[in-house]
This record gives sequence, C-alpha cells and structure tokens, in this order.
Amino acid sequence: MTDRKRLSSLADIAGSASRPGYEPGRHGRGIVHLGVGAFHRAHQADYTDAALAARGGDWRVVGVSLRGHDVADALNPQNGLYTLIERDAAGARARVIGSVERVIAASREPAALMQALVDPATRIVSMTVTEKAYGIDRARMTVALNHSAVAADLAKPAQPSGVLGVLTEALKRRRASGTAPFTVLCCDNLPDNGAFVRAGVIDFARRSDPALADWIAADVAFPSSMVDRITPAATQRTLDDAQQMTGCVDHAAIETEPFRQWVIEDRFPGGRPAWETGGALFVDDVRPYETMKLRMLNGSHSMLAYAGFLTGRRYVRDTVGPAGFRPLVMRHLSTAASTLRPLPGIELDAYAADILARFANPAIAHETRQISMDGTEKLPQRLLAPAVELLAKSADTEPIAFAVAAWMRYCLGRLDDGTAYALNDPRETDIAKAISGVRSPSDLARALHALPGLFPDRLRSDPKWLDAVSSRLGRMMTDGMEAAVASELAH
Ligand code: CS2
Repeated sequence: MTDRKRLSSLADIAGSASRPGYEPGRHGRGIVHLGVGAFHRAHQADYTDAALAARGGDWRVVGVSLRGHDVADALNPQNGLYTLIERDAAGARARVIGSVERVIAASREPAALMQALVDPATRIVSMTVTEKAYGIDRARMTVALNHSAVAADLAKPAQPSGVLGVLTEALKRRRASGTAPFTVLCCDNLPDNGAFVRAGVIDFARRSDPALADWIAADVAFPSSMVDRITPAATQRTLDDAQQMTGCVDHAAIETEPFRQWVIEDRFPGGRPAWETGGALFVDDVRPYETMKLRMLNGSHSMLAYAGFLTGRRYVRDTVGPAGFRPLVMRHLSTAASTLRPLPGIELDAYAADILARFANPAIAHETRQISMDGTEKLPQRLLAPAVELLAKSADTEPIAFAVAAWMRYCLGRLDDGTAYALNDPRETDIAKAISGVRSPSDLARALHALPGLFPDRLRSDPKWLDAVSSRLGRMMTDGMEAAVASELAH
C-alpha cells in the first residue's frame, strides 16, 4: 500500500478511473470557491470539469478553506487532482477531476486569499460554507451582529476571516484599483440565496463605507442557485476504492450518488463556464426550484434524520429500506409538495419518487447524524415556512409537526437508553439554557418555540399546532422513539 505513488498528474493514473477530457494545466483560473468541502468537489467542481472538457476556457477553481487546512494538505500535493466515485446498486465508477487548481487555507495564508480574490482573472466567487457561516439575519436582511465572524470582521475589516468580511474587503480592493467586480454565486441550501448574500454584503459594507455599499448594490451580480447532490462524508473505504481505481494514493477522494442537479440564474457579467454542458439549467427565477428542493428533499431529509438517528438507524437508506419507515417519508414528501406552486416541466410525483429512490440507494452510506446537525439553521426553510403556509390554508400540518417534534426530541441530547450525544448546532447553548429544568413535553415544546428568531409567530401562537407538536413529543419521551414512529405510521 505505502509504496504506491500519490496521485499528482494524469500520467500517474493506472486503473479504471476516467481522466479529465482536457489538459488541466492549459487552463487558467477564473473562480475562487469558499468552502471546498466534499459537496463542492462532488458538485460544482464536477460541472466545471465537464465545462472545461466541452468548451475549454480559463475557469479552473482556486478553492479556499476559511477555517481548517486538511483539504489544502490533501489536494495541494496532488496538484488539485482527486477521484470522484459515483455509487449505486450497479456498482461504482470513478473519474479524476481536474478543475481545481489549488486550495488556500485562509487562516494560514490570508494574503494569498486576498491576492486570489483581487486578481482580475477571478470573475466568479462562489461558496458552499453551510447555512451557519453567513451571519445574516433573514428576518431583517441585515448582518447578525452577534455572529462571531461578523463581529470580528466589523472590528477589523482589513483582516477578515468570515464570508461577509472577506467578500466585502475583496470588493473594496477591486473597486479601489479599478478592477471590475466578480460575480458572487452562493451555492448553499438557502431560499433566495443570491438576494440573501447580497443583502448581507451590502449591509456589512454600509457600516464602514456607504459609497462601497452603493457600488456593490449597483454593480455586483448575486445570481441565486439551487444545488443538489447527496454527498456523504468520505470514509477509509472511499480512499481505498479510489486507490484501487486510479492505482494511486488519493487523500482527497470523495464519493457521491449518480444524480446531480444545478439550477442557476444566468446573471454573470464577467462571463461563466459553460456549466450547461454538464447539465446545469439556466433560468430567470430560481426561487420555485429552491423552494421545491428545500421543502421536499431537505425537509424529508431532516425528518428522517432525527427519527432515524434516535431509533438507531445509522444511514438514510435504513429509514426507507425494509426495516425503515418509508410511508412517513412519502407522507412528508406529499405534504411538502402540497405547498408548492406548479413548475413548468416538473412533475412533483416523479420528483418525489426520484427522491425516495435516491434515499434508498444501497451503495450510499449517508449518516442520519450528519444531516441532524445545525437544526436551528435548517428548520426555518425546510419545515417551518411550509407549516405556516399549511396553517394559513387550514391544511394538515401533522407530518411537519412530527418532524419538528423529532427535532425537539433530538434537542434533549440523549437516546432512549440514556446515551448522551452532542447536538452539533450553533445554538446548542441557547437550546440547553431554554430547556434546562423543563420536564413536561408541552413546556419543552413551548420553551423551544420561544427561542428568539427561530419559530414564526404564526406557529408559536397556534394552539392546534402546539398541541400537534407537544403530543408527539410526549409520545416520543414516554413510549420511546421507535414506538412513536410506529404510532405515527399507524396514524
Ligand atoms: C442534507 C443536505 O445535510 C443535510 O442537511 O439535507 O446536505 C442534502 O444531502 C443535500 O442538500 C443534497 O443536495
């Protein structure tokens, strides 16, 4: 094993893996991507690889890790090359991706980050940094002053470390040097994600430099996008399979499902790669696609993650397999679909059936624990917004009440057998404080509904909704999670 060569050039590849359809070194960079984790490598970098092969162009990606340096340490010695493995029941296929040029670990080399961002060759700055990294208050569409990165960057705007601070400082320097701005492309699972980041950046800039804020408002494009590809964390098996399929040691290999989807608003004043050659769909308004994906795929994902994790179902596939609770997932999908407006070209029943088949993929080991994290960042768009709309039309909210009760049960931090686990939520301290000493399910439900800025007033004040949630939470606490799932199935 150890005498194998580390993947670092296309000439090293000796195995079934296919190679990029172009010579990576012949293409310059055009994109800086913040948050170069598994999802980016399975999604945007893959589409960019397809675009480079089909149409060429100087669109390689400089990846950035805003916090750690593991990805930089894995990818840089490999000249950015890594193996992307697609798995399904029929087997596994591997491709070596050539679209990433290198990775900057920003905490180690902050100057290199700014240099890449102000480089006129950088025409797009995209990001997948997860919901909690932004520090934007959605209700007010302003910066969240209590967000640690926002607070630190407002205090020292010239040495930023967070997303808003980094984007604003880079745009400020480009404006000062007369360089055209880059397009900002958010690829996180957030509704109206372009407008969301735009509001955050403009508000951040306005606090120190109103003229800069006006320039950003007038001249910087923030197209929205909807992204989709189920990508579990890589494991030792991923790395072993990559080695077997490339003949090289690859510390940056990842695995994913065959399905991928990307819907993007076509507003790129500085140009863009021909992502449509990889199957991306360019539309005028991404919002209906984003709402569909957030409420159907991500909403049912969150429901099955809490119910699955708390009943000892380690992987998503176990929740929809023979020993799972597939009808609850189907019920959630159809409730979520009932909140959507028709979208030309999309059959919601077929979309739901595809989601179920993707969840059931026997070759993808996606941990329910992974999806359970950051619930306070995920619930509003996935579960609470559709619940409000259902209540407004007096429709059945019980499937969503079950999902919310399962999240609340998860917030208690102990399995039925008493085993403790970490919540992994940016508001876990607030949650612990809110429920400390609270015993009854209805008081717990009320305490969690009262967390500032999380639940919409419409839900907090609706007795029927509160009862639907707390009666389910009560069953989960008294009879155990498995019995609560069975009772919900019998409902
Ligand atoms: C998941 C998503 O972890 C989660 O919260 O729901 O990451 C999901 O796998 C992706 O959005 C699929 O595109």
